[in-house]
Amino acid sequence: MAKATANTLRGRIFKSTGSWYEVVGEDGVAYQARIRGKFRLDGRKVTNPVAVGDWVTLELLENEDSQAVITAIEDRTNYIIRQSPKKTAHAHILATNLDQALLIATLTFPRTSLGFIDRFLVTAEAFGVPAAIVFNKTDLYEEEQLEDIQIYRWMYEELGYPVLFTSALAEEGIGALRLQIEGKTTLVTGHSGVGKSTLLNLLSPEISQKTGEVSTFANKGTHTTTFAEMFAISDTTNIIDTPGIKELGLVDFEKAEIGRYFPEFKSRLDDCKFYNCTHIHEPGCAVLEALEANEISVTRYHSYLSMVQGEESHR
Ligand SMILES: Nc1nc2c(ncn2[C@@H]2O[C@H](COP(=O)(O)OP(=O)(O)OP(=O)(O)O)[C@@H](O)[C@H]2O)c(=O)[nH]1
Ligand SMILES: [Mg+2]
Ligand SMILES: [Zn+2]
Repeated sequence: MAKATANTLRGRIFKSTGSWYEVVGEDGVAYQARIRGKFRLDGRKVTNPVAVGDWVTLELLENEDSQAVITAIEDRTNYIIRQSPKKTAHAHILATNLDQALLIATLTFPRTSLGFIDRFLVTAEAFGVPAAIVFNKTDLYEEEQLEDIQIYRWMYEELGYPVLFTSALAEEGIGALRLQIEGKTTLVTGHSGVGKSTLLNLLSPEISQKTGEVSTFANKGTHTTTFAEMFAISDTTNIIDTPGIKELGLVDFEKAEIGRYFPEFKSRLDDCKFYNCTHIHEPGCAVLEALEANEISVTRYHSYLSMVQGEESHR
């Protein structure tokens, strides 16, 4: 066994495959690392103590090429967790230290619903991660769908969420996408088959992520990417590709909190007559008044209702 030396280095987790982590040190070298010691997340049980995006301290192993031990994790600016698919009592840290979360959406092949988009936005708000939306596959859209995405852009940008249009196939909108991710660590998410990996490959041909054919079954696509993995587009620009996930999903979702994650509600909450207003039926509700005055969009309000009432997301 190689003995650890006092030779330490700062690094960032790019990939995790079970008990091994791929860590890129500040020296630019990719290390294979294991964890020493116990790490917890605010006392919560997690399946993975260290996640993609984490800044860590590495202790380099003598006599071992590019092997190291993770001895400390730096405080995270934020993180996104999911319910563990295997252990239900555990949470799974998807990624940490994010500057942005980007939802890749498509109106067709497969269809991303507004309800799904709103759940993504609420999740990003809850974790304190700025969010943006990219409508991809515009080459496939009918005239009416092209009009729809203009309306969505207007609606979401008014709320503070940037909206981009891309066609990975026609290589359109890629320059704007490049600007949107420049200098940031961005988590990319969206249904399987929307073109996440294809867009990534365009942004950095070296990434060469596997892409898949969208399965015709229900137009939902097949899962091609299975692990969250970070890719360096440049020294300061990183992209985290995630498996085509059904839903980002909140752990320990507090229904009473949901209104606070809708920016257009948040600014009005103080004006509701009751401090514990659910914005569903109460008299003197500022949210309902704004809805009636067409200051809040009906689709956003419906998304709110379906989240509060715990319905399955409409896809
Ligand atoms: N027409 C069209 N097809 C596209 C576009 N972008 C991607 N595709 C195709 O859509 C399919 C799925 O793309 P992927 O990049 O594998 O999708 P993904 O989001 O990474 O999927 P998962 O890894 O399963 O989550 C592939 O056949 C791509 O060639 C686009 O802008 N237009
Ligand atoms: Mg993929
Ligand atoms: Zn209210």
